[in-house]
Amino acid sequence: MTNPDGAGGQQVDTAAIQKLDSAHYLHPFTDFKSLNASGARVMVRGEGIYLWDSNGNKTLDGMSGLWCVNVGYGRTSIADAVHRQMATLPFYNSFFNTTNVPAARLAAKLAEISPPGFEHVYFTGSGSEANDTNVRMVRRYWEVLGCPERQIIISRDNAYHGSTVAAASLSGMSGMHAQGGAPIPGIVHIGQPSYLESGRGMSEDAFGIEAASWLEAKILALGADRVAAFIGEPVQGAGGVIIPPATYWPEIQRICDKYGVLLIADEVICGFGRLGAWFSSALFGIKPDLITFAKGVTSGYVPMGGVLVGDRVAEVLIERGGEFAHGFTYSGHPVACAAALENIRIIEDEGLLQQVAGVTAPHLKRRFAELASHPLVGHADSCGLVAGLNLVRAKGQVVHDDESFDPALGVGMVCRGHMFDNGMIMRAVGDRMIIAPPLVMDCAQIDEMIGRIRHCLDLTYADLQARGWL
Ligand code: PXG
Repeated sequence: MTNPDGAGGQQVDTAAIQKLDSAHYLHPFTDFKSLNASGARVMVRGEGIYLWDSNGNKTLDGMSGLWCVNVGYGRTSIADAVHRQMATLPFYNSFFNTTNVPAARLAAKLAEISPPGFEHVYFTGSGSEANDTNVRMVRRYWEVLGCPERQIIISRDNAYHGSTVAAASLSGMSGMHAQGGAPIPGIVHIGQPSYLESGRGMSEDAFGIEAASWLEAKILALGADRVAAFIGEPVQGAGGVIIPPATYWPEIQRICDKYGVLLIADEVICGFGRLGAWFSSALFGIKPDLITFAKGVTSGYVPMGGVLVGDRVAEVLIERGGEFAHGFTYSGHPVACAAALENIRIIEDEGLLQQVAGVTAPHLKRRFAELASHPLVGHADSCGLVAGLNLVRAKGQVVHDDESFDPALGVGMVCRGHMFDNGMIMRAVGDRMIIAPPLVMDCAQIDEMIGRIRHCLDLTYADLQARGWL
């Protein structure tokens, strides 16, 4: 089937593209064989918060691509900035005492918008590379300080920090660790601060302190003089939008300070306005030493990531470290930096941080919480423009008494299917349904999205009844 919605307006032959795709394209985090059997959906165009596929179906993108298209689709000013930079200097490296104009400007801009005490940035091509950089950088930091035994990095179960070997090791996903030998030595994990999963019988605040104490216990078990750093996402994203209790991060900070352990905030999802601020660490009471970023820095228009390096680390590496033997061909890529500068200008000029913090996040919080009245929904919560709800078989008096579905049924995937088929992109993490919509979404569009979600929950409910699962 063809239609006129392809890039540049040309017709897209869906079957032909699917055929090429299954014959040659190995997709990320995908069961290749089953995708080949069903055929991939071919996305061809985006505008604002909407996407169109090659069959002309319009979809509300509740996931901002993959947590990244913060300024929405169709921004011709980013395309223009990229075009200008490509026509002027498409590439030059930053290795041999050279720099380029957008990289230097972007580094200065990031220093301006990052928390106090962050004057330096290390550019990479992705969030995974940025976290690999963190692993090498914190270990190097301790080597330069004469403590080479401080090598271990503590992360958390169900964290997502990327897919390169080191980043997959930092990640705490059992499915990833089951393949290919991750985690590598020197990376260990503690439990995640999931109140729903582990907080039964406790107040949220008490659970936050309890979950943070697992870090102290791990540091003491390993010996503080062997621990280089702790890494965590302020709000876990890919793990299912897990919003920690308010007491959690201040206590984590206190423990890191007590033992001199470096704190890495992975803000690949939480940064660049997603939670209503350039960076969310301060919102949670964290003063990190390093901040990982990617995704929203360019709104995904061009790949880019990096590490904001706080003064504690930067001063040691700059003044005493000599050459840091690490880097990527595309560190400080001029085209990516030009895209990031224009993306940041848009966020500033359109007041998107203020809009999220003051208007749309509070509206989403109210509207999303209403979904908990649906018979299929247990707990539903949001933070900034990320939100998640649990699909449950039956509701109890308190969230911990909600009755789950048998995970083997794959109810989340059934629900996701109804969403996809009805113009709504919502991701399933097990039986938790999550969203992270573009920051440009206004209140009327939030209402439209909630309406679509509720409709698809109704369809899922009827489907599960018909299957005899309810
Ligand atoms: N840190 C965090 C917190 C992330 O969410 C990365 C690092 C890695 O970034 P790159 O650019 O290397 O992909 C991520 C990426 C999902 C999903 O299923 C999430 C991500 C990537 C792929 C899938 O939600 N986040």
